[in-house]
Amino acid sequence: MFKFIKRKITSIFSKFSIGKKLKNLFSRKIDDSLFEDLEKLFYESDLGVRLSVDLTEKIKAILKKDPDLKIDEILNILKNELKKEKVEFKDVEMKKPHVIMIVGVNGGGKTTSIAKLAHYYKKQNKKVLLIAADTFRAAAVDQLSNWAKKVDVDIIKSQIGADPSAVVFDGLKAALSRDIDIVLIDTAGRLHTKTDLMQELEKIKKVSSKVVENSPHETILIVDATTGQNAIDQARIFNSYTPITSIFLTKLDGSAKGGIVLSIQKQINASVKWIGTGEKMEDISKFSFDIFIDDLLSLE
Ligand SMILES: Nc1nc2c(ncn2[C@@H]2O[C@H](COP(=O)(O)OP(=O)(O)O)[C@@H](O)[C@H]2O)c(=O)[nH]1
Ligand SMILES: [Mg+2]
Repeated sequence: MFKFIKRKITSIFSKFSIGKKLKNLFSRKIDDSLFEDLEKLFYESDLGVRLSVDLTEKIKAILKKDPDLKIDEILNILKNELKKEKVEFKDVEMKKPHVIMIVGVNGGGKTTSIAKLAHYYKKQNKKVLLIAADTFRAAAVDQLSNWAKKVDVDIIKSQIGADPSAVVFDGLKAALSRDIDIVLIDTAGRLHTKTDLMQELEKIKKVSSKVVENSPHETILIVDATTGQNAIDQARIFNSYTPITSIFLTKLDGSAKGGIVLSIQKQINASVKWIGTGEKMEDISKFSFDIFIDDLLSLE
């Protein structure tokens, strides 16, 4: 029974496995070219330069001492090394209303992920409210409204071009009067290079904390897993403007590399909490770092 459940959860990660490639590599003669290829394999899996170099050096040193090491043992060493890269969850105490602000670049999956989170919390019998603070594009508000209908949760919106922080003000007032448990704030896909737009996030936060003390309680960064190292730069810039509590990694279903998880967590010292694996509201899972690493280095 347990095995079945674990298999179901892990299936999305198994495609990222580099176990077989590592096995092939270590069936070769152990020389400098093998270690070059090893480093390249790590790097191409989006593990980042530092980790790729460190892991290669580690394996090189270990094989020097014990050239007969079996592939299983090598993989276990790598697993232990990678598990040291874990970034612990930031403690988030659930409040009422619990306010979650969603940020990230356009097209990353903010609005879709909000629908997924709303669906997830609704299934837990929480009363959910969405706030459409992405007021720049008509399509953005419509998209969120459609999701609100589909998921069957309340939404507070305003006309296009309205001040996003004013919508947040109205939304949070409504949350207080309607006995809402979870508030999800959709924001515009701020170009992380545009300082003025980033300052708007700051304004939203200020207004939020005025209506609901210490809110937003969570700021979740949406990261498109298919964008590779680019996503790392985005994360760093977002985090410098508005501290990120956790990461929602989207489009893992369309991504070929898993290593981004490690580099992005380290970059902003926040952990991946959620993953998106499709376009439907059910395509959401909680992320487990340990299972992810086991799968990354699995031989299956
Ligand atoms: N395959 C897949 N597509 C996704 C996922 N999350 C979002 N999308 C798609 O990505 C596109 C942009 O999503 P959207 O929520 O509008 O992004 P936003 O601009 O950040 O709000 C849409 O076509 C979504 O259906 C996911 O986990 N997997
Ligand atoms: Mg959107």
